[in-house]
Amino acid sequence: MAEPAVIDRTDAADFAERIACLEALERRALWLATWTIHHANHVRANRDGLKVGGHQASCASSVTLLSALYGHALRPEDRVAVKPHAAPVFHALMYLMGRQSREALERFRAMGGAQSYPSRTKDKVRVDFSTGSVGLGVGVTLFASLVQDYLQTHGLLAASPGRMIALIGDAELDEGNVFEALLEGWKQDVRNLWWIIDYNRQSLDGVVHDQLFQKIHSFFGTVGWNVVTLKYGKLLEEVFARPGGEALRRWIDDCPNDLYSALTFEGGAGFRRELERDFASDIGVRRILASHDDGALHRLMTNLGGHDMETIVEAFDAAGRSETPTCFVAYTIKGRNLPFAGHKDNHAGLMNEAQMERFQADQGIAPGEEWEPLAGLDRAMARRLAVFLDGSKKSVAPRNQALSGLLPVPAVATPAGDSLSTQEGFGRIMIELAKAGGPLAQRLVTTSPDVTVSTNLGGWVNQVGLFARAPHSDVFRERKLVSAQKWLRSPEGRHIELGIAENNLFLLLAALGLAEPLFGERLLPVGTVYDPFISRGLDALNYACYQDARFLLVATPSGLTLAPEGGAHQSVIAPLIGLGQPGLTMFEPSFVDELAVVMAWAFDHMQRPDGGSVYLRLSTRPLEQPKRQLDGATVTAGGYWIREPSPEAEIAVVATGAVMPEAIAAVAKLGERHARIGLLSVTSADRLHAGWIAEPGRSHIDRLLAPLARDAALVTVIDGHPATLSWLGAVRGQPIQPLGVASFGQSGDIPDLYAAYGLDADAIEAAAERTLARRR
Ligand SMILES: Cc1ncc(C[n+]2csc(CCOP(=O)(O)OP(=O)(O)O)c2C)c(N)n1
Ligand SMILES: [Mg+2]
Repeated sequence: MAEPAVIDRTDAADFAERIACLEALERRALWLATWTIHHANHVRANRDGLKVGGHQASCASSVTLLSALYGHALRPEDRVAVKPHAAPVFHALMYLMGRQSREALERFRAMGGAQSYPSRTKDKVRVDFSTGSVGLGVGVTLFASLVQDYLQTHGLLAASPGRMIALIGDAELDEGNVFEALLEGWKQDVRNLWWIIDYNRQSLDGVVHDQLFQKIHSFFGTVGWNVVTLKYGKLLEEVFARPGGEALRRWIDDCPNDLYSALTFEGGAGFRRELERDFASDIGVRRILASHDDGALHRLMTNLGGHDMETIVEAFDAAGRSETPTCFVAYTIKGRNLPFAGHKDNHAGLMNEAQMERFQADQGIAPGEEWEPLAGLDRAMARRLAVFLDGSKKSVAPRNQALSGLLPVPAVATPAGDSLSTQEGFGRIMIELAKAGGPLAQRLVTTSPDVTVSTNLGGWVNQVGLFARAPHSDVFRERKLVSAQKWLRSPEGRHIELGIAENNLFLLLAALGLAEPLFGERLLPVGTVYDPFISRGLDALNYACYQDARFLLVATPSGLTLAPEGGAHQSVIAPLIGLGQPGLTMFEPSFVDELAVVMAWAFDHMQRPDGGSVYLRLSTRPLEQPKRQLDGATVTAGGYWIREPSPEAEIAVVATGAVMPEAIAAVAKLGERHARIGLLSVTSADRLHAGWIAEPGRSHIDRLLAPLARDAALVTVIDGHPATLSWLGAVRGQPIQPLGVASFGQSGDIPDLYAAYGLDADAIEAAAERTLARRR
């Protein structure tokens, strides 16, 4: 294991040198971060009149913590999520460590430049976790620690375990996903986690609740975390030891957040007025006041733990000896050292030209030297810092971009059976993959938010077992109580069972799907969820895709085919999510031979550098299975003719998913009156659409529709929102009637519901006739 950078406090000179270098680093990082934002807003040409933005106050509150983290505590095997609004500090630190280019800083928030919020895919420096949507960057670190444990117990972790670290804004704790993750983490016994809260007690709109820290203590304590509070810096601690010090400490402890913020903004004179009034007869406090001029008093009263380098370094070192998850509550000041320090409106505040000039002069930076890494330091300090940075930059070495080779995808046989649902087919294919074994199957890992059995992963789990760091026996099995399900937990298990929270599912899929870039070993995650509840974790799904995590999402059951479950469980808009979500390719197969082809494609696609994640929309509706040889290439391209249209056909029914029997029946009836008719099976509206917008006129759907008459009537059918397929009318300008579900469902059986929502064979037939009539 790499030695933690724990300082030998017995060598006082060494310690003092390190603190001096870290403080110089902090000073440089604050300047560069604020200058980067200033440059983007006030120096760089602006072509569109938009405010460019950036968060100087949020940077200032986190700069001491981030400097201590990157300059001192970080080990090469650690991974970090930086709160979104501190991106400029992160970029500045990477610049100072020689990892970030000046051009990227000059183009902060411009195309090709450093991103507004750290981005794994768009930034050119190594970003371990993207952030932006607050709360998600926090949660993902917890699931990354779980993935790290999984890799370790499966013999796949080459290095010693690192810490998964999040530097987070205090308002991020308002996001429910953080608490969903905490509870799951407790169940999974996670470790090697650091959450460092930049406790500036301000959010976007204002000042946060006074007693929040108490709640933080109890929440984190409840789930077994260590909580380390960094409230006061060394200056204050030293004054607290003097006569009157205890009273002063009590005064600060009792000071409401909004008053403390306002006084911080007002400066030393404001603090003095307030303290003189409250301590008119306390000689000790008055002596303390007398021994500080206004500037010194302001420095003293704002000397919080999260800005005291020595305090932070000691806390990080102490925590570095334990693998228990640790939450640091680091008191900070939003906008510290900047003119709007403490002001409740400072979140998006920018220093104006005059303020920036003053700040630059205070920093001793000559005009023209704004981008110089070590400007404003005296020569000796600059040299010492350069040496120091050279020593600490190994912890932020660039990621090895090259992915390992593709694991070959074994043949995925079509499950046998006359009548099968796609969900059942999925479960059987997973069992076969487990039984066959091999390099790809070894890397498959599944997860589900308490719907493992009801999404048909039970058989797979019986084969591979549940993952847990410590083995647990299956009591039902030991007591010989009959159950179809083995529920044996062990470090070798390959299914990670989650509680119901869908946010956690997607954050875990994000972390599993980043196993290779984060930890050097590829995993092929498969997550199952009920289709309607994708929406519950949608932002986390988007977040996973935004980071280019690779996974297979199996959403089942779906649509009205959840019939007796009623409208609360029937998904309507999920296919539109599949169509619209970047980084995620949706398939909705009707038959299990299509599914087998699609799953093989998915396992390949998930591994390709230019690939992505895959979403399968499946159903529990059993369908009669065709006996045929399928052309796999057309299935993965998005569709094929089940009934070839004759040349110049005047009608085509286009169907996707579980509603195919209705389409087949309608085509049979229509065929009695119209000889020239086709039935198109769409396996992926998403693939067809993507191909069409990339190459209109030459795409797979263009070729598929080419045999039809120019004005042939199209009827599209989906058990989901009709807009998924309605665009097909634009491919060749054909009249179209899209059928689907655009309102809430209700309980029923499939015949009743398909009739009520206009998806049964009669409705399809009538729609075809109407559309034909319309064109005449
Ligand atoms: C999910 C989400 N909702 C809203 C926002 C808009 N927003 C950005 S920052 C912020 C407040 C952040 O406050 P805090 O986390 O305390 O950060 P700091 O004070 O350190 O800037 C909000 C509401 C967002 N980025 N993400
Ligand atoms: Mg805050």
